[in-house]
Amino acid sequence: MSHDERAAEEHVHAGLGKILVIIPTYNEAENIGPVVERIRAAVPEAHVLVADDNSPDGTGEVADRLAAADGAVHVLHREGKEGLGAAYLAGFRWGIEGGYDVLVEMDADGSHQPEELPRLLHALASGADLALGSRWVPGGRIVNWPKSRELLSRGGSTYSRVMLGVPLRDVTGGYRAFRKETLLGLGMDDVASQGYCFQVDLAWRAVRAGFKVVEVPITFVERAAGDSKMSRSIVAEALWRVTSWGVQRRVEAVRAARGGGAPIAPAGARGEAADAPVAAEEPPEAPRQRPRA
Ligand SMILES: Nc1nc2c(ncn2[C@@H]2O[C@H](COP(=O)(O)OP(=O)(O)OP(=O)(O)O)[C@@H](O)[C@H]2O)c(=O)[nH]1
Ligand SMILES: [Mg+2]
Repeated sequence: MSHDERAAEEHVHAGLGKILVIIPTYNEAENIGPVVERIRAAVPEAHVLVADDNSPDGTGEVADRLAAADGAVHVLHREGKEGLGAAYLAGFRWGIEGGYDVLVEMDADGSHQPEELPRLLHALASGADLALGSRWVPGGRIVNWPKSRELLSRGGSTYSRVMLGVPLRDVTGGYRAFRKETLLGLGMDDVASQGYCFQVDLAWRAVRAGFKVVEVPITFVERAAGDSKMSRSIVAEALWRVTSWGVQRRVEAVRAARGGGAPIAPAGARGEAADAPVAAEEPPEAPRQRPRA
């Protein structure tokens, strides 16, 4: 990237206000240092919050040392393992109270490449309310992922799309940039989902609330160190929650068709890929919530 391009990009980021990258961690002691360093190099104006659930491997202490050496790095120490969703919700609240305007979700394990963060930020600067890093839009890629994980991930997104009518290709991905107003407008307070399902829940809420959700192609790289926290119970949670939301949505749609009220999700709404822009349609019953001036 030339000096001028870099300056132009930084100018775009400057227009977004204060940026906070939130990294939830559980036993990521080997990974947290390198990923924080890469974020600070890729987007120097972004601050980082490590939300650690008292990892037994000492990730919290490693993060404390990073924070002591760099004023743009912060640590939220949580009491114990409560799942990814709870850690993100605590991180979002911490960031919003701290005056950040853009809140980014990123894994600690290197799967989400910090060097691609400018592209997510660019999507926000171009008018998105939520930018989703997407493996399953044209230009998206996965590196070193076993076929079984790919099938699970693609299957999870397809199932969610069909059950919920979410117009997005990658609904379970966890590399995302939210405008603060999007988080405030999607109703964070009653989110109970924890694992994978947390990502589906937030994306669906954003679509239902009428926010502009844009998918940005990313290259997702399998973790090189540390252990995955993916488990049967995380998959089971996603399956039962998405299924019950989908059933509820259909019941309410039938009721609405009989004149008894509005469906809880827009039927046939469409999402948007950054490279093939299609605007998400507005749900007829949910006015667009854009508190932005
Ligand atoms: N604070 C906190 N972080 C968590 C928890 N569970 C997972 N994480 C973090 O969430 C991120 C994603 O978890 P991963 O284990 O990489 O899950 P995944 O990416 O679905 O699975 P892999 O592809 O196998 O790595 C990582 O940074 C984890 O350390 C948790 O209970 N609490
Ligand atoms: Mg991972």
